[in-house]
Amino acid sequence: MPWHTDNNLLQGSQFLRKHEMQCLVFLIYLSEPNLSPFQYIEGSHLWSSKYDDEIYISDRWVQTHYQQNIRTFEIKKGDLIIFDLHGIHRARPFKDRHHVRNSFQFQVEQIKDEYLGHGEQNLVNAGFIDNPSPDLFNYLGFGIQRNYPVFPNSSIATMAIPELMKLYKQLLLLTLKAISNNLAKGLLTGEWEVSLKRKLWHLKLPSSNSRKS
Ligand SMILES: O=C(O)CCC(=O)C(=O)O
Ligand SMILES: [Fe+2]
Repeated sequence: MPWHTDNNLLQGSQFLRKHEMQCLVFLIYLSEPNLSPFQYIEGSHLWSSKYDDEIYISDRWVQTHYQQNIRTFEIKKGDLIIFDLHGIHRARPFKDRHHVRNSFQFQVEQIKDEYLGHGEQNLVNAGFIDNPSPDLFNYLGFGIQRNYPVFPNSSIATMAIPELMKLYKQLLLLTLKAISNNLAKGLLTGEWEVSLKRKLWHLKLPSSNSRKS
């Protein structure tokens, strides 16, 4: 991955330009070994805006001007890095084509009215919110418009073959279930369906009663 900053403003999924809003990036590595540790140019969050016209910064330029300032973080699985997204950083490139490296990353950004829609949608599991407050809801972005697509772009087209095979196996079973459900619905009248469901329900009852007693 080339050197870059993450203060990107998008239109749809197209890069528009860099923005000046404050933001922190949280990065957690989920796998080991890590052949491509995180690298950050110390202090670059203070001057990176001079290069806002560039989406990526060349390694040759960095090695020429800032080699002394490169910090490499050889962190372990489960460790957390928090950094200013205006800082120039990268995951150090690696050659092993079979190396897999998993990480979890999110950004917490300042919002401004003039950038309405800036940000990705937040997928929140409400079960984790045990102490709701207006501040927390604001932090999680409730009621705040976000227009960006999910990042990184993920779809069936980006899946690895073993995962794709697992998905198709699941789909095959669900498809067979859907076909049999639809066939049954087509063959049975509504009244028959209700009476069949009632019979099945009564068949199940004794075992659930015996569990209760
Ligand atoms: O995974 C890393 O070490 C850095 C990733 C990164 O900078 C990014 O995804 O924007
Ligand atoms: Fe980044």
